[in-house]
Amino acid sequence: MTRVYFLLGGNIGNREELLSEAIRKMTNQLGKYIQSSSLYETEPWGFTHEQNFLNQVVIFDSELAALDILDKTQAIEKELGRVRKTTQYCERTIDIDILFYGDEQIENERLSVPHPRIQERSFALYPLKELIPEFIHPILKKSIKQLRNECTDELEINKFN
Ligand code: PH2
Ligand code: MG
Ligand code: MG
Repeated sequence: MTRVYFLLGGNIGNREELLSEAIRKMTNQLGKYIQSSSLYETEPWGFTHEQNFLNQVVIFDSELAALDILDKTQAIEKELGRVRKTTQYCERTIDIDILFYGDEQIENERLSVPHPRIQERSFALYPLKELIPEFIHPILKKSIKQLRNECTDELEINKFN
């Protein structure tokens, strides 16, 4: 059993409904739902778009291998209308990223875990800090709280609702 931390995010379509539908599908397929953060409305990071994102961190306990989780979350993204374009960052209905898979390090063609850009992104660090402020990043060896304090990303973030 591994505790797996996900970041969900989307900026087109009915953002709230897409997030809750993703969590419903993940609960059916991945294992035991543990907890989710508040919703955060966040400015697009790395590109410009008129519609802000909703982001949320969700935690599951799973018996699945990381690559099996990736297969399932990519299938869920597709079911929820995700269309992948060639450009790196663009608008999307739903993105489901594995932030941490326990404290394991995974590096292969399809997957880098911990997610390599957590520490650069307030939209990931704020909801993580809400749930697991003392969790130690297994590579950087710093707590989430510390990473958030050191992060220079100043794009706007507001709790939603
Ligand atoms: N995801 C990205 C790129 N930019 N910006 C925000 N605010 N939220 C995201 O989830 C996000 C992003 C790449 O996956
Ligand atoms: Mg992403
Ligand atoms: Mg992704």
